[in-house]
Amino acid sequence: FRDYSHSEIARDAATIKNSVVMHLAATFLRTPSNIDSAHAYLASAFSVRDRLLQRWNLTNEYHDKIGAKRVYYMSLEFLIGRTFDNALLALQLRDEYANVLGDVGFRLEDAIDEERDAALGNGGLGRLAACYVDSMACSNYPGWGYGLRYKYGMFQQQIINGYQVEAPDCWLDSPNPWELPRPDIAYPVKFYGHLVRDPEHEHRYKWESDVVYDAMAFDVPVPGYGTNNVGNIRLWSCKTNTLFDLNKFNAGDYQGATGGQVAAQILTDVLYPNDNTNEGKELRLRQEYLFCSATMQDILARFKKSGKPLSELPDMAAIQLNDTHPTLGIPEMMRLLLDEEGLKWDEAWDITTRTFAFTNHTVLPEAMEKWPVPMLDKILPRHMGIIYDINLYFLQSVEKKFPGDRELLRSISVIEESNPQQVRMAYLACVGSHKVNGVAAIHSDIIKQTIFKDFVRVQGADKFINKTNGVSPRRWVNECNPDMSELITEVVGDRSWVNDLSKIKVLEEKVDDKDFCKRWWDAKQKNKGRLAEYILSTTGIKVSPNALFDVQVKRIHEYKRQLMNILGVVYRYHRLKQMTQEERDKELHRVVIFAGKAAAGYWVAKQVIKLINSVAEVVNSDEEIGDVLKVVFIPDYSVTAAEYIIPASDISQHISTAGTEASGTSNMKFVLNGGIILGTVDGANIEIGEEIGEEQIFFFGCLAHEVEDFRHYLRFHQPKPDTALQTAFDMIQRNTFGDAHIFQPLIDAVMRGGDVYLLSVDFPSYIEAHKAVEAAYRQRDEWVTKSILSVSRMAKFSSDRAIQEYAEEIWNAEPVPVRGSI
Ligand code: 26Q
Repeated sequence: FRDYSHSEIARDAATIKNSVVMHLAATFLRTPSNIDSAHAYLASAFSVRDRLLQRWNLTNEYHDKIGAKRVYYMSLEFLIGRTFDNALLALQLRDEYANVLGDVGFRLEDAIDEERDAALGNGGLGRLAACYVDSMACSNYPGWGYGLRYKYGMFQQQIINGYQVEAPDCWLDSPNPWELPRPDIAYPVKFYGHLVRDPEHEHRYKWESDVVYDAMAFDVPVPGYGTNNVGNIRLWSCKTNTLFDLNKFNAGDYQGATGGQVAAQILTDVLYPNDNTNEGKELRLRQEYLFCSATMQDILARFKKSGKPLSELPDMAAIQLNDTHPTLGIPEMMRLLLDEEGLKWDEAWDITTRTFAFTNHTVLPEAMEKWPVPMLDKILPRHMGIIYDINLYFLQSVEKKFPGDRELLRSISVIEESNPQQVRMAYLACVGSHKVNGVAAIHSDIIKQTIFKDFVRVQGADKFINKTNGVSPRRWVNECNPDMSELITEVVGDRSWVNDLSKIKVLEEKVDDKDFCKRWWDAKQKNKGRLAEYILSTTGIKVSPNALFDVQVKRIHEYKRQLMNILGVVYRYHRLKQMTQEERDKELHRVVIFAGKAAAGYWVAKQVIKLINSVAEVVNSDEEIGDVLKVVFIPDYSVTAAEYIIPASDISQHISTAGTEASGTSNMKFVLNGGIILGTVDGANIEIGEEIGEEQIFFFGCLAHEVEDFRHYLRFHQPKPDTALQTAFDMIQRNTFGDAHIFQPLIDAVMRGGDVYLLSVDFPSYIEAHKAVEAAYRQRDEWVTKSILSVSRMAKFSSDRAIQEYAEEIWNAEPVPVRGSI
């Protein structure tokens, strides 16, 4: 019997102060007279962690006791960012800790700034996973994330001479209060070796392998805002289980004795820095398998503690695959059920497919994961066999339904008949799941018409559904935008909107309230001031908060078209240079802000960064131009940088070629923070427009269904750049921004490379859209109305709504608030 009705955590000032001082002394060997702000942060963070872990224990004990169905979100990436401020807000202890820190002579803000981001992800997909575990915790779903504990997260980006230079992200060099090592929770993971068939059972094998690694768990608590529930992300770290080679040691080979350990670490050493491109490296495959095997063993071990038969696994656990990266979980589950548990194939397959569901995040062909059969066969011989059998039975079922359709069998097969053969991971994930979803309405439609077209025919349209992405209002409004959040709280009457975003609807009533509108504007201006300081400290560039802040921050990728943005800036610069000083003085002042990382091996993307910086250098030092136009590239974009940048935007650009951006999630964040979108008719932009009204969004460019024809035309014809685009090219080619030949490949991609991303097609309407933005921004009252109306209509884009849909339509899971006594 235990009472779960209250949270049990101590909140009074004296107890909190005691715990901070205790950690200073006992964890960090410091006295109150000998603290720096790093230790002020660490001691308070450890004190907060104690409180979180207390609730973590209660939450998990409670879920066990009542036998709740668990949800497991499997993702190779969790882009968490900082945790301290998030936890303080969730526990409603921010003021208390601010006071305690004040007592020992520190500002909470400075302590918060000591924390390093947990950057265990590239971009959208990884941040989505972090928002989803946040929502699961806040909405009381018994959900866990599973991931890898990379020793080096997303690389740090330096800009040297205008070029991106990568430096390692040694985020674990200082103590990490937000993880709990679990040496008692570790699983062996095998690689290579050979198979011994069980003569008694058709589908049972013994896998004999001499390369065995250990995956050890680290638990990262996920604070639920305003609830007793604390969620969890379980991250695996890799080591060998033959820790020490005693033979080598005794022979005097001290280095060799620990050699295994060094080799083993590599598996969880580093995050692959590719976003939307497939790096088919053997190391990545081993990384993915280590992750999948440890996770499946852990899920089964926890399930077996319930004492229920394995046939009930789908009633007790739902597993969501975040893209294809964790797809090996499917054959690994099959292996465990067949070889370890002794189940028959049909039983095992039924359990597996009813447990797994799969989210697709991309339609770019270069991002599709495929593994060569010989590589899989060498590293994971048992899994290769299982995949062949999965495919065999699947194709037999197809043949039964569509007899004699050889072309269909070839195109739908999990094995691509190339040389060498390849395993199509998206097909494997689809065959092994009961539901497949895209991440925005347009994207979910596109995948039904393209990569999963045949599957819709064979398996029925009901299997393919849409779950439009969402973002956490905790981090992306309440935490990052305190002034606007105060205004919302004032109008709603309390802070309940943070967990129920539908409440912000009432903001709409304020659009005619002059005083409120002024305060809304002022809040934005204050955020812009804060960003101006951040820009000054990170780049040395002075910008005025009175200018229009025009922002494009996201991974650098050709399909996202940062090149179109900077060419637009070049054209604007040209026009300004043509004007008289008097004409220029009448122009709207603008700061164009870029940030984002390019994958280390993505040469074109890196050249785009160089072009942006070269343009910035010339424009910013042009005295004639002054404050009329500034161009900034903020280095090392991160979750924390986003928390400064997003609340300070007037307009943000989401300008992917139609049909290429699956959803986008920063578009949601910008609008939720009172910014206006300049965007293409793509991804979630479309649904944002539907929700907030088309008057509140600046759309331009061709539509997804027109793209194919344009591309086809441009394969055989030179593009015809309009005068604006031609002017921008000319200016670059006249060496205005330094040696033109380094930028020629970027121009060639448009003019000679088929203009795959349709810059020449969309450029004229892009320039027009900018003019419309400018005219609208000059009408300040109407602009503020747009901003307030937009925010008030954004409830749909809370990740809480997304998670509720997943729970109801895919996972069949229910919220389980920790309360009462059992
Ligand atoms: C694959 C194989 C080997 C190495 C790396 C990868 C890899 C890693 C990351 C492939 C893709 C990614 C990331 C993809 C991604 O972030 N996609 C974005 O997902 C968001 C959340 O759904 C969407 O909003 C974006 O539109 C989509 O681009």
